[in-house]
Amino acid sequence: MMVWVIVAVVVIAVIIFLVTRKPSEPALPEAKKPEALEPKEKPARKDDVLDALVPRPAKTVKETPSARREEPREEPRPREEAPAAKPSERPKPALEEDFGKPAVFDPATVRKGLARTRGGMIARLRDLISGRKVVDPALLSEIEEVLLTSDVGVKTSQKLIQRLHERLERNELDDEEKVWAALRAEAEAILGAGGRLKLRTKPTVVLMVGVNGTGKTTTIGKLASKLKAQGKSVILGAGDTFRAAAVQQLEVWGEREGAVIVKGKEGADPSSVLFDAVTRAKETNTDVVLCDTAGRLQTKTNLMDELAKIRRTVAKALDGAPHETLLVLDATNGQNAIQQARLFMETVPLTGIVLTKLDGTAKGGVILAIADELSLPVRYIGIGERAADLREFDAAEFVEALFAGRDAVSNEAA
Ligand SMILES: Nc1nc2c(ncn2[C@@H]2O[C@H](COP(=O)(O)OP(=O)(O)OP(=O)(O)O)[C@@H](O)[C@H]2O)c(=O)[nH]1
Ligand SMILES: [Mg+2]
Repeated sequence: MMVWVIVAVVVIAVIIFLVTRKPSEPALPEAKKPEALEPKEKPARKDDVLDALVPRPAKTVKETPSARREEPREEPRPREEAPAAKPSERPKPALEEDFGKPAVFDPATVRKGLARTRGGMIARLRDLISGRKVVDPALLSEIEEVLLTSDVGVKTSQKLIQRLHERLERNELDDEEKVWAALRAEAEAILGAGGRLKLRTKPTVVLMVGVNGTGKTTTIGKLASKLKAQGKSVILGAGDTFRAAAVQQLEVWGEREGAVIVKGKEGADPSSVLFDAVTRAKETNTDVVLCDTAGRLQTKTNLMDELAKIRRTVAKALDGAPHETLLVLDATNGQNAIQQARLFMETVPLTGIVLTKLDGTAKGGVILAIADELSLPVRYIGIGERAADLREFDAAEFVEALFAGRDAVSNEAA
């Protein structure tokens, strides 16, 4: 009997022991927790190792080897995916490269070029706004008058003044400084982002078009200068076969900048000359082809047809060319420039504007009308005859150059 009692006690004891031990077994999931923590700890350990391996220098040096360490893990995936899409995408990084030297924000230089406009439009605005105790609709009307007579154009002037009225109604124009700030802000908004040229493919082909004497050939020379300074190879296509002097002018730039010229005989078909220029660039792996064309009045249908043919022929020489077709407008032509642009746009698809001779006018406000009415980015502005006087357009820089230090404007213009 005693034996059975002892056996029963032992069995109960074993059962109790087993039952009380089981709940602690979910220690298995818990055992995984330290593993989950491990990755968090590992980088710290790697860093420790790297700290030991990498001599002393600062954090930037540490980043490179740690990045290298991670590469082998990721490499196999891209390798498997690569054959389909990636090779065709490879040229893309090169496509993002800036065309010519990247611009440095330098309103002081632009300010010199805009001295006449500052002495004209800005000085007149200053005389109106300075010392005004009350900002009212009458002042806005007077401002509009200055804008209109500075070639800002009816539509753009009205748009700008309308926005100032809205600010006035919101009581945002209660002093002189706020009027200036609003003018600057609205002008910058109208000027838009501009947009730099990019080197798209090799060769990137740029076609320069416009009426007579706007500065096409000079702009090509200035661009060649920028590109050569950037280490790019350049071919100048002498597509103005009307005048021998036009080719010579291009040759002078070519010699000065070390760019190759492709030219034809005087009177040759400009399309075939530019076809040759693009073909040569393909054969010689040249970076950029800058195509000059003869000046033409937008109203001369036969000459405009010739321009359309030039464009088609260049496209035959290289698929996708011309990558940029820039209309060169002379700022001293004022509102006429808008009309010119409209008719050129009907003939060839334009990708941007070059506005030259801003240094030669007191009515530089025309740039606002051009940016507002044409829906085309202003790519470059010309503020003088030297190569450095062609600047990548930057609305913020332009507005800063135009408005800043308005008290000194009359002296600058003298
Ligand atoms: N002040 C100033 N002069 C410029 C600017 N751009 C061009 N010019 C001058 O404008 C004149 C005409 O320039 P071109 O480059 O020959 O003009 P184009 O459009 O090629 O002329 P065509 O070939 O006859 O149609 C030249 O004397 C240039 O030096 C500029 O931004 N400022
Ligand atoms: Mg020319």
